[in-house]
This record gives sequence, C-alpha cells and structure tokens, in this order.
Amino acid sequence: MARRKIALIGAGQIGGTLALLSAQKELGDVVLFDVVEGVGAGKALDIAQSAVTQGFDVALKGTSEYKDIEGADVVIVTAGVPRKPGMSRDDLLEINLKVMEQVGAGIAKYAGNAFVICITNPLDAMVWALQKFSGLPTGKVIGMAGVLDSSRFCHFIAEELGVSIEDVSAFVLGGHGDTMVPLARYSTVAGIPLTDIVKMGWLSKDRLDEIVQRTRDGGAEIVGLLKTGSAFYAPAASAIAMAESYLKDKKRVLPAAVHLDGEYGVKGTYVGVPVVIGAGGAEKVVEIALNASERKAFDKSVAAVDGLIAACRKIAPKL
Ligand code: TXD
Repeated sequence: MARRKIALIGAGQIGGTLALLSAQKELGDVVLFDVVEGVGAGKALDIAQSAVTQGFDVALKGTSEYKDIEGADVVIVTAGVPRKPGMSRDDLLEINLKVMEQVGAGIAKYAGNAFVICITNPLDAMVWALQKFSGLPTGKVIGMAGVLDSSRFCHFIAEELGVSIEDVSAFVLGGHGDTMVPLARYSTVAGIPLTDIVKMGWLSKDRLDEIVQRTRDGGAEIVGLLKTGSAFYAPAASAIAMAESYLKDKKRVLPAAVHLDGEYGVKGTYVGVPVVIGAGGAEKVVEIALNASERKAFDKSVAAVDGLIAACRKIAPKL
C-alpha cells in the first residue's frame, strides 16, 4: 500500500512539531504548507535530515501552494496567529476566521476526502467555520482541544498524587476556553474515579478544585511563561493521537470538538465531547450522563461557543 499523505496547513510552532512527530511515527509522507515562503520547506528539510539518526522513512516537503496537498489523507490546520500574554483565545477570532476561509477553499479544492483536524483558535468556532468553508462532511472535520485539556488535567493529577501518568485518565468536555468542563466524576486513577479519591482522603476537594482551575488556565499559564507564543508540544502530540486513530482505525474514544446534531441536546454547534475516532472519522458521539451541576457547566460552555459562532456569522454572513 502506498504511504499515506499528511498535509499540515501552518508550519509554525505546532506545525513543525506535528511534522516531526508524524515522521517519527511514520504515519505517512508530510507536506508542510505555510504562507510564509520557505518556512515549510526549511522545516521539512531539517526534519528529513534527522531521518538517518531517528530511523524513519517518509518524504517531507514544504510548500506555499495548495496544489501540493492534493489527495491528502489527513489535514491538520494550525494556520493563523496564536495569542500573546493578556490576550484571550477569543481575541483571535476575526483574524483567524479569514484564514479559515482560505484554508477551507484549499482543502475543498485539493483534499476533499481528507480527515481534517483543526487546531487554530478560538478552536470551537474555527473548526465550525472550517467545516462550513470547506464543505466537507461534518464527521470528517473535527477540532483538537479536549485531548490537550485532558492531558493537562492528567498531568496535574499524576503530579499531585505521585502516580504514573499511565494510570491516569481524564475527561474534559465543552469548549476550549475558560468555560471548559473537566469532569472529576469520569476521571480516574487506575479506574478509581477522582470523586472517590477525594472520599478516600487521598486528595482534598480544595486541591482538586485548584487542579481543575489550573487545567482551565493551562494555555494562559504557558503563554505567560513563553511570552512570545503559546503551547505547542502537547497540542501537537494531542492532534497526532487523533490522526493516528483515524489512519490506523484504532476506534479510540477521545474528547474532541465535533459537530453535534442533537446529542447532548445540542444541534449545529461544534463542542468538545467524547467521540470514537476511526477510519470513518468521527464515527460515534458518546453521550455520557451528566448530573445537574455538570449539565449546567456544559450548557454554559455551549452558550459560550454559540456566542463565538454568532460573532463569526456577523463577520462572514455567508456562513
Ligand atoms: O488546543 C488548541 N486547539 C490550541 C490551539 C493549543 C495551542 C495553540 N492553539 C492555536 O493554534 C493558536 O492559538 C494558533 O491559532 C494556532 C497555531 O499556533 P502556533 O503556535 O503553531 O502558531 P505559529 O507558530 O504562529 O504558527 C502559525 C503559522 C505561521 O507559520 C504562519 O505563517 C501561518 O500559520 N499562517 C498561515 N498559513 C497558511 N495560511 C494562512 N493564511 C496563514 N496565516 C498564518
């Protein structure tokens, strides 16, 4: 079977890391696209020159022309601008919406059968707009945020309890913003729900609440430390996990921003929920039972996403 083809639209901090991780896992040949001449080609060449020491056989190419993404199996979109200290993800909406229109046209023309993973912020609105601009089926266009937010939650829990990260599983629902919903009840350490870990006295409720808030602030914490950009290693690793589940038909159950068509009582909005990702794309939305406080928090997050989508519609009435 010919090698798969992975197109990365945006060859910046995350895009370059996506290219390296994808090559290391030999997921397929890589095309690094960027509007800035040379960025994609430079990073492609640099990673290719690490192949002999890392032992991967994939072709890497940089480009500024959409024709070079022709026939891509997976397209991962990071094109746009990241935030600077003091900026919210929502502040990026207007500038990145224009980018999504260009990217959507390029995907529609050259990669209509691809599985598209959007990363650009504000994520839930950008993936919604990208699906509309590209015209691809809603099940083939999803957003990466929940895997990242859950990974942050897992890291903080493992660090706090002094346990292996391999035995921690976390769940974060809702939009990729301040209203995200880390779900302690469905997050576990070796299968033990965090709510029971608190009852056992292994973790205090106050510390759990602090960890939940630190998860919500996870992006801003790194922006504040880096000053010149936002997180990119964990975001890239998160998107690669989603791409790998599609390419290898792994049927992983991962939190991702997907189009809801009535599930969770939501219709027509993209928001983070658990989804089965396999060769068909977002194959099944997993509808978990939410208690009253979880439902309230989830609905608040959906409302925040709907507000961003309304802002997109104001800027681009054709959406
Ligand atoms: O969890 C998540 N979804 C978030 C997403 C996690 C972290 C970062 N998040 C967002 O991803 C961030 O707020 C940005 O909107 C994107 C990309 O972040 P990155 O750190 O990779 O930004 P860079 O390094 O600035 O890279 C963006 C690249 C850069 O090289 C630009 O030249 C290019 O995008 N760019 C474009 N490429 C193609 N087409 C257009 N129009 C374009 N405009 C800029």
